[in-house]
Amino acid sequence: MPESIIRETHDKVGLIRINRPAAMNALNDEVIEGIGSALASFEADDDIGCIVLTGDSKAFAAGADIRAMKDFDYMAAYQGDFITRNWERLKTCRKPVIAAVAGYALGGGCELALMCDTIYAAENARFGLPEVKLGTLPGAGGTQRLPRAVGKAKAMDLCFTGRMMDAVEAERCGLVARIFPTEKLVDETIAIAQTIAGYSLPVLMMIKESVNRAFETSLAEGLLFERRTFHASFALEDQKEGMTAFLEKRTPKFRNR
Ligand code: DAK
Repeated sequence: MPESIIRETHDKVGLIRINRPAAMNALNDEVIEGIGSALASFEADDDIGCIVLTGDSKAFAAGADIRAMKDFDYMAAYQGDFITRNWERLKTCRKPVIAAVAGYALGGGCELALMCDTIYAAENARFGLPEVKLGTLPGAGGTQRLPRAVGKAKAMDLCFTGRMMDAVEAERCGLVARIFPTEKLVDETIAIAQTIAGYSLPVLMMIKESVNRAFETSLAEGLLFERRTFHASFALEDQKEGMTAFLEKRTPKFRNR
């Protein structure tokens, strides 16, 4: 694992910390590829049920590394498949991934958080897509995922002005699921992730696929996908265990089958 990524295991939770404090956790290839390797190792680990991605208390990530990008030309970006090549690893992760955001989540940092399944924010979190100030536009999904999360008006406002929004505004507009005191963010997120990881992993994967389908298809197709997936859940031992445990007034023991 590169120095810029810290990988920790907390019982059934895999924690990935971006660790480039001198550059506000700006995202270069080393960081992005480190996140990709950590994700792959947690996905391959049957003991891990949920993954948390975080930075430090000052920055989740202040964007793509401007120093590394400054001299790119079109052919370098296009032929090197900039962003698609390694950033989108998060998109293919089948286990739940939570972004725990403290401090700045700007540009590519905000886009990285948007690729996660949900976002928990610290009180000091600041979200923004300031690419317009650099003479470019959000290029890692910001113009597509932000409007889906917060609606067109707010997304246009953030992309056009490059301004930052705080955690309260981010929660109000639906970008963020919950807000925690800054010093408690990671512990609280890990605690929630432990609860999630205690459920049946195949069910979590079915939930993730079904919710994500809502952003890819019509309501009728999405409902059909959900219904078929729901039907499929009755083939799981974990469904029998969950319902039996409820009726026997005991805690279920899920075995991911
Ligand atoms: N890249 C590189 N270094 C960064 C950085 C970044 N994004 N953000 C901060 N740093 C570095 C600073 O240069 C500084 O380094 P030294 O001068 O100490 O060497 C150090 O981190 C501390 O930053 P500051 O001194 O600026 O700290 P402050 O507390 O004063 O301000 C800040 C913090 C986060 C408000 C400020 O650093 C800032 O505004 N940073 C830039 C934020 C930003 O513009 N982010 C968007 C980056 S552009 C594309 C796909 C994707 C993208 C683009 C194209 N294509 C497919 C074509 C994505 C673009 C972006 O993400």
